[in-house]
Amino acid sequence: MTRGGARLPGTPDEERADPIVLHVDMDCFYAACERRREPKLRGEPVVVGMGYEDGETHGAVATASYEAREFGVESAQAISTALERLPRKVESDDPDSDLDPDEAGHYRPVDMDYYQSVSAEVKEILHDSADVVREVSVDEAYLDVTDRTAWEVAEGFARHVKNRIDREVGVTASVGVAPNMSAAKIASDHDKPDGLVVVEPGEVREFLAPLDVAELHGVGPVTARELRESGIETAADLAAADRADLEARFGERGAEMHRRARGEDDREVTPRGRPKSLSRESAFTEPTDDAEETRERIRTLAAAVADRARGKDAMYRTIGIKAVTPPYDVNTRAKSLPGPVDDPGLVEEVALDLFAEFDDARVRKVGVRVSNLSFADAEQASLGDGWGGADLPDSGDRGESGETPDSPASLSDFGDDGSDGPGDSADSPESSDPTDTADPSDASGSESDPEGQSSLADF
Ligand code: TTP
Ligand code: MG
Repeated sequence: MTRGGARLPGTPDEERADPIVLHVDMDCFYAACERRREPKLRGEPVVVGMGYEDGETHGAVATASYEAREFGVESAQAISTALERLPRKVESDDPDSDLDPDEAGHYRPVDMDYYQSVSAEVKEILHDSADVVREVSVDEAYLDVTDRTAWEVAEGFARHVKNRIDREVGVTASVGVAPNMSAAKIASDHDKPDGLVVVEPGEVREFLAPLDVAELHGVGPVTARELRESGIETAADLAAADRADLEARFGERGAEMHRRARGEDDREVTPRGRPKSLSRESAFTEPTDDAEETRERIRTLAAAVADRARGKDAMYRTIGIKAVTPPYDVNTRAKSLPGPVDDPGLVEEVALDLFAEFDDARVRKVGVRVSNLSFADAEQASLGDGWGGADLPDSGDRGESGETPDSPASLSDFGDDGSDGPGDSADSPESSDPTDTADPSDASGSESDPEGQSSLADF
């Protein structure tokens, strides 16, 4: 891309029409994380997914390293297909073992806890690099760096961010720089892996022109096919099409596609406030040791929490309970699953299971919480169950899940509404309508951004 120098230092505010937006997307993220802790995997085909162990029959690929993609392995593919295209390497300590054909790959299970910890390290660098960071998912974020750099040096700025991620975290990112979010996203994807593409103001339309319509934000595979049928194959074709015509065919979305194809996108990068956990709790008029009564209450709370999570398109990976025992001891327990789920039955099952410990106790108040949230927008959810949960075995098979009792938690740790502190419970009416609480977010969770996805085909 050529250098435009669109904004001169000292230009008055009202003329600062060109924000500098970075879109950062990690390369084959889960596989990169596996390589970070197992360096022998570098340069090798690596597949991260579920269901490849002997005896397992189904599961899906979460991601594949670029070497594995050469064999036709890709995200969301059935693991059986992946294994056909790229057999599993026999992992042997014997250096002379030549059981391994060259055409074999390393398969690893999904370890979200680890990927989230790597993600947190990356996000720290991003927050250090920009005042405004919109975290979109575990491996993706937008940064508004308008106040931190200038177009003349934006490429160097972006390279610096990229190098820091590489050096300090040990994973690679692809970065796109553009005057708006959708162009930045397309730019980050344009030269993957290890890409850095800068699209300066005034060049956006030209940059987009040759791209297939399917690469544009908001154009899913079905729409792309429809467009192609009417001779609209590239962004240039779409940009040149008649807006009213597109609107007539696709509604407001048609107008939106048209704008995006012309490089117009005036969304501001805004940080995203998402809850870190969702919880509901309920006090008894008098402390009770009636296990059936408390279990019934837990069931109601579990259903309410699961319902609320579903309403927010949130999947959860940790399910927890709270039992407040007299005088005012707050006990919390939680269990983490191998991956995010949207599964009301499981919330109830795990909550009751965790609560068994308090069956004989007198309790004043009980609560159910889901945390470790990840968000999918409604369209993604309707395309499948979201990517995290689809790979999980049936709920009955989750015995391998680690059980992680929370450390004795402060009230606020539970996303509490603050009403059960010492002294106030005498006034607490028995609420069969459970209290509804949500933790405000530090936006560190994983999240899928409907606005940020370039197309539904992404997931
Ligand atoms: P992506 O950024 O879409 O993919 P990626 O980082 O693996 O590869 P790329 O270099 O093309 O960016 O998704 C980020 C992570 O999300 C990915 O590493 C694994 C997970 N994921 C799934 O579990 N299932 C899926 O279908 C997709 C697309 C991603
Ligand atoms: Mg990625």
